[in-house]
Amino acid sequence: MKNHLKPSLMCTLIALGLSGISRGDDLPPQRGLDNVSHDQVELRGGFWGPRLEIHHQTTVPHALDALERNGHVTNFDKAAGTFDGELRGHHAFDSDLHKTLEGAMYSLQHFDDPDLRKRVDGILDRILASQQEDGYLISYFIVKGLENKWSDMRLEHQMYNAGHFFEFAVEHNRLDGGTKALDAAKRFADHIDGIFGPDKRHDVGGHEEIELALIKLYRATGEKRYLDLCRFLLDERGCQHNVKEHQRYDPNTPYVAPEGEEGDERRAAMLKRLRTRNGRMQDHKPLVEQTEAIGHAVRAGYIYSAMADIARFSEAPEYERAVDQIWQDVLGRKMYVNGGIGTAQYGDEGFGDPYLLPNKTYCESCSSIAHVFWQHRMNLLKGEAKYADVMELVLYNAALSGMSLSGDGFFYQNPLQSDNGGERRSWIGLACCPTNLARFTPQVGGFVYARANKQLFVNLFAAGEAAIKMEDGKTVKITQDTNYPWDGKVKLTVSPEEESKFDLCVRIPGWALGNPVPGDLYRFADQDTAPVALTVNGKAVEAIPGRDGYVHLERSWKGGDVVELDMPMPVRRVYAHEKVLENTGKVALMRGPVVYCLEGVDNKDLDLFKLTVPRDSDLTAEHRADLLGGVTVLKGQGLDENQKPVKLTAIPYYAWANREKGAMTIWIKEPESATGADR
Ligand code: FUB
Ligand code: ZN
Repeated sequence: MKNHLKPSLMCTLIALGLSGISRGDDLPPQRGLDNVSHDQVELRGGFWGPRLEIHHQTTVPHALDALERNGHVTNFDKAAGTFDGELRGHHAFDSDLHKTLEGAMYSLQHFDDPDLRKRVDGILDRILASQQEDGYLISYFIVKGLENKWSDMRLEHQMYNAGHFFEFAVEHNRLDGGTKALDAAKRFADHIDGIFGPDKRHDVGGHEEIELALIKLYRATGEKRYLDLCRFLLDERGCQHNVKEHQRYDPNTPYVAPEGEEGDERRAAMLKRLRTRNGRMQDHKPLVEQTEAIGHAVRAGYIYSAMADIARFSEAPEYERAVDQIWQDVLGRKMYVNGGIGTAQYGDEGFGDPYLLPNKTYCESCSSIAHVFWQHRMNLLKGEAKYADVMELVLYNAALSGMSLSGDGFFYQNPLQSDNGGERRSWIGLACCPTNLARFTPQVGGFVYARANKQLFVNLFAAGEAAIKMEDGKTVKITQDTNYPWDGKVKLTVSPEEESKFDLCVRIPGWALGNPVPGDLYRFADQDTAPVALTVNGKAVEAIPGRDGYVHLERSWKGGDVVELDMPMPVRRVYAHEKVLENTGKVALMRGPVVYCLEGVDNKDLDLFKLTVPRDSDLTAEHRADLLGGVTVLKGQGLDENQKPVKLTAIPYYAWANREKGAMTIWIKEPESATGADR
């Protein structure tokens, strides 16, 4: 199949304006920055362009085929009464379909593909055929018995399914203003709003997600009740559930089983455990009192995203305070060097103890995706580049690793070390990761820019063009020419609709200033940095960022103005904080935002876990257009276990497990003499 790219963004925006079609113009936030949504940004060429094509050509149809094969669509037919076969899967099955459809909507923003559009709308019709009179829309419970709906809030993912449907519906509307899915989402959300709320039932879902989706629904519809429902669900976490009024949860109160479940001791014990400190769902105490990242890492990423959003879209300083502290905890003590989160130390797919970061770990693909969403929202809330630094780190490393280069192989877990290698699977029964990846990749354009009053922020460097609507309604076209992340040169051509004064805020990445991450969890061995060069229309400008991490270029911009950024990209050795005992005496390699690993296939006959890289061995970067879709590899000399010099090749971590199976490691030993006091 051939990809048909849509006409340029500028043409599309003008055409939509003339046609009078209304498309999801999101409500702006009360404070902080506004996002520039993916539909205003076209990534072409460079690093991301080919990935978006693979996503469109391979990932979306592959995922839809798998979902159809595995009963995710016929479950809705069953619920609508048009299918006689069995209901398949589990209670979160709907969410996998919604996520993939959401991914297809992003793709359709950029590729003209009537067949895919027809396929999505055909599935949407089958979903909607099962929607109940009262708006309820979860196939599993419609089939199993509606008398059980909303009965098990902790273990079954009803609100989670709903949230994913809302997100799909918002994007379905954004594409061309069609309201079919959005109307259904509103009916479903109104149904939920009719049951849960301050004067109604006080309860929350076990797997967070609906909270951030409600904010999207609020922004797309302008209906404040969705924002209020989000706030209610945030406020109720850590409180007594299934009650009629707001009550603080007391861990010492005996567990009261819901009607019909009395006497089920095993279940009672499990439900009680879920509310303990490491009990998965961030439900052990009110969110505004939480200061540490604990529990299931995917759920955590989603709820922290919603906390950041509620502080941006309403008056909620207590949520900002809490999420700030949690952020410090993650960045200071609980994040892997590649941006991954979640060690599953407590068997809960969750965060572990501070500094306990084993390299053979869990790091679910979904937790990296949730982590990107969270860091993106932190950047928007605080307007500081350091959050975009982390977002970029997760994006190019832990998150990208989840999917094969071919777009149809997936990891659930993403360890930093593997003795025997890993094999991505073409599908995973518990399909949260493949389907999350199917909706994540095409959202990247939406992370590149942000805007505020008379300010335009460049957060990521990615080849392509954007047509960004500023507050005054005027459009600024901005083009990026770059081969980032392989090269630190970026050319930005800025063309406002008409000459206008605004502040172009260009992020200078932490890695270019000598810091692999904000904080001291990881550091470069060598703090020396070559200066970043910046020019505007060929004239040198100081590239020293302000306290917010951006260089502010405030001037009157006119068509064709050019900003050029040149960030030297040396190979960097990275060390972990001394409390991360797992990595004592080991070094990781980075270049720009990319974290590297050694893989067996490039380092034949070497024991990756015994060889060492002396501190003074030269490491050089070499671009290999023919390898792994085009990557820059690192070459250097190491010592094998017999101290014999050997040649080493490191590849970007995200690209591992795309060739023959073999060992892999991000952290490499240093010879003992290099690991003493001089570190
Ligand atoms: O429960 C839904 C998703 O499935 C979670 O986010 C993942 O961890 C997996 O358990
Ligand atoms: Zn997952």
